[in-house]
Amino acid sequence: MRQYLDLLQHVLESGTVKNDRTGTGTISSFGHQMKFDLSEGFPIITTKKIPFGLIKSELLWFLKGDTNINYLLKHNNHIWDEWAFKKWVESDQYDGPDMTNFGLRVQQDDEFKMVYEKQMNFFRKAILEDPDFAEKFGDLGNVYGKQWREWRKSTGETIDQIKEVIDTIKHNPDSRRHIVTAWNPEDVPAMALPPCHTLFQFYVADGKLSCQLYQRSGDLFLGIPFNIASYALLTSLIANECGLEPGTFVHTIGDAHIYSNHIEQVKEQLSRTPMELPQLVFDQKKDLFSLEPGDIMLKGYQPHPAIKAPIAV
Ligand code: UFP
Repeated sequence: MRQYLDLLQHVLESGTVKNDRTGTGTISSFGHQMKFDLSEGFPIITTKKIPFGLIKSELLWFLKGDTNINYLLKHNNHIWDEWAFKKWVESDQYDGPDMTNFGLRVQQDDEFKMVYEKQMNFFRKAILEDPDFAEKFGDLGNVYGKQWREWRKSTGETIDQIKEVIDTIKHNPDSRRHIVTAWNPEDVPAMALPPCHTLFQFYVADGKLSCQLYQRSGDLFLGIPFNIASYALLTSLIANECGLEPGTFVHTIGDAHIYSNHIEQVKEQLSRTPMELPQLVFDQKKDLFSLEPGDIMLKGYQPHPAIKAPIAV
């Protein structure tokens, strides 16, 4: 995983100080690429602990075309909770305490944090226990799962990009058009978080499947380690589905940045020595769309301890 640490070091030393949407401030650099040979082990960062369980359930959720956080909550995954919660507290059915700007206030006001957590717990419980509530407020709309599996055409029909790409990889492996896009210009203006991983392409050679991702914006300390592991997993799962071996994951990043409040954590990470990479093990006989998180595991993942850092919202 030297590539990742080298990129952190490079941006830290040569990046430009740049303001950003969240108001946190970053050190940023444009246009970078890392390559991970998947036969050398599973590329998950070892210089801090990454919760692989969250990566599995989120990716399977995307692949199922599911956009309701109900599935994630059932698997104890809370990555997307705030986005759904926001919809609920801004709806006319919400009559609890004022939650305006909850993301920021939670960090600054301990009293508010307690009120917020009570509302959030109520929200999670309702999503899990009340199907009508879940249907109304658990759905995030046009997020990855939707664009991957049910891209809306102007005619009203939909395109299943994942099924189509698997089909062309199988039947026309040399094609240079194995592309899946999540960036839907029509939907972007209405999205709270326009897709960060915008487009990916597969490539078949020598019985191996490679994948390149174009990520428009990458939080190098918090987001990128998740993104690398998620796409390495995606490449391995699609390769298996197509009867191929996993090849290389190529990660191309547009705005690669370190948030100003992650500098100490980045330095801590750079002082650590990478460990051996783990191996990915999963149920290779199961159909891609019926895989569940319990069918996938990492063998031999022995990372350094986790490093806490505030997330910019
Ligand atoms: N971000 C990632 N990876 C992701 C994801 C978000 O690094 O998978 F969803 C980070 C990048 C950026 C912020 O720091 O979240 C999104 O903000 P913006 O839309 O302004 O680029």
